[in-house]
Amino acid sequence: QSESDATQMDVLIVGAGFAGLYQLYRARGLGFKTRVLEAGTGIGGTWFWNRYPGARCDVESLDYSYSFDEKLQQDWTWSERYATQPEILRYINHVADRFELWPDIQLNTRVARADFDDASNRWTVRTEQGEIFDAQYLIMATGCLSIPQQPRFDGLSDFKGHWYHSADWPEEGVDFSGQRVGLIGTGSSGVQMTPLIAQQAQHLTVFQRTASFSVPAQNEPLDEATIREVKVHYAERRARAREAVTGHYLIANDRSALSVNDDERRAEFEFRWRGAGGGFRMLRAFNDLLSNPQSNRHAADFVRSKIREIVKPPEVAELLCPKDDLPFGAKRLCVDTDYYQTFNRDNVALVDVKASPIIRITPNGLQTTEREYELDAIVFATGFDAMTGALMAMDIRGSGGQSLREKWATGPRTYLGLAIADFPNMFIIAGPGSPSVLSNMVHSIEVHVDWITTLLETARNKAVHRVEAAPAAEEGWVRHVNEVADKTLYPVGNSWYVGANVPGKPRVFMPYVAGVPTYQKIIDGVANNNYEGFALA
Ligand code: NA7
Repeated sequence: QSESDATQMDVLIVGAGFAGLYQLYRARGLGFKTRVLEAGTGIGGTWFWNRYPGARCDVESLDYSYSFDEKLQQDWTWSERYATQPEILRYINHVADRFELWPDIQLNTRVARADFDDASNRWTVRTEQGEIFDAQYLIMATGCLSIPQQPRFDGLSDFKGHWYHSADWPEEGVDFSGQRVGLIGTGSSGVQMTPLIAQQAQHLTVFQRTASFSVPAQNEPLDEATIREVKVHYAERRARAREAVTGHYLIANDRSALSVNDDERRAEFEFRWRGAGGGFRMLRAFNDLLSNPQSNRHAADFVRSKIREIVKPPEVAELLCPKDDLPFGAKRLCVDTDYYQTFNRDNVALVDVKASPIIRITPNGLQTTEREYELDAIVFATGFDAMTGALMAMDIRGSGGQSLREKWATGPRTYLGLAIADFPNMFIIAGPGSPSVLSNMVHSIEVHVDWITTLLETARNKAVHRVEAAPAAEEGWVRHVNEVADKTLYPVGNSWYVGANVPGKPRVFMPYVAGVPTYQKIIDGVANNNYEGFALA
């Protein structure tokens, strides 16, 4: 295909996960000629790729679902409090069927490059498959956790067994029966996988570099009465979610952890530990857990006391206890089912690879500075190049040929987490600088898509051809995002929130921590103020 016969689109969307599909639905609803390009052989994004055993969402299913269509939320019935990956994938496919999205979704198509043309105010988008698109608007629905961090261990190619990454799991699944399995990584993915692999494998060795905080999901099947009750009041549940900091309703305690005595504090943490509501529930036990180091310490000590209660061998319990340099919640809390309990099994071992780092993979297993471990299979749950990885994987050139990779070489900069100065007519859904990963992602996605859709409609009505964030507005937003984050303990955690997990990645705190309602007020204010900070021409 040549540029002159490029496929013409009004709106081109990259990525067919929750964000891309809803954006397609909305843009098409306004009569825009729209197409979604998706690299995978199926839709679902995160929920398409992360098929590892135990993969589940850590936000409750009744909240982690679209709210835009009343009939959809009435018709669909979730089976468990926390949905498994296969169930979420079924839901996403149901949505695509129901709203007849398929004709405008193109699978097996990975975007390689996008160039903005200042004369026509349009994007030329090239795919790895050699296709060329010409679109007025380019919307990046590329996800925050979509580029797996590939294992960089010497000797991997000589390993005689099989190896897997959590985010690139074989579609047909893996049977670990009778095998000695090594698992590297103890973030959310490793924590979810550990109990299931332990049940199946002959032996599981978990290689831990940094202990995570994990709280029990208290997952259970959703009974009919609960579902009925939620469905009768679904609109109210969604309205409460919109007012909640994380975009899903939770009982938030508006007291400081330091304003109560030891017994009261423990009772509050116990209440949260036993109830549902995932990691977010624990973070809302008091109002200053993420701003006051002393309050945070109380939460951290509570979880450590639980680990010591659950895990029988004291030395294993100590190793599983997160150290003081990781504040509670400063890295995404893990939400588990029987994670700590699994270390009481005879066929499970925990190895401290901070004390004895991994040197290399050997043909028969893995070598640390201490000894060699013989393994039949290795599982990497080593995380993602988060939030910026998918955007940086493409060669995106904005106004005057400006390269996004160069612009972001020292860290991501956006206006409202939605737009980038010098990259006109391009929007990011749940990008760096928006609440995104610190919220119920589906809710944040709906907030962004609705806002972008209104902007597209306004631009069309006003015969605007070019929408562009002003550099000064971007500058101000970046400053604001940092100021808000610096008042919290979030930046202290060495996590993917700051890019600390990817060697060489610039250290910048990426999500906007002030919460979804505050954020929504700001972006609505921008829109109501004639898109303040944007140039519309
Ligand atoms: P995470 O949370 O980034 O966890 C990755 C884990 O892998 C973490 O424990 C890392 O230890 C470990 N890791 C990474 N590289 C290595 C090497 N080279 N050696 C040993 N250990 C390593 O990714 P997840 O997939 O679990 O979860 C991502 C998000 O998905 C999660 O937060 C939820 O929002 C859903 P480290 O901490 O860097 O020492």
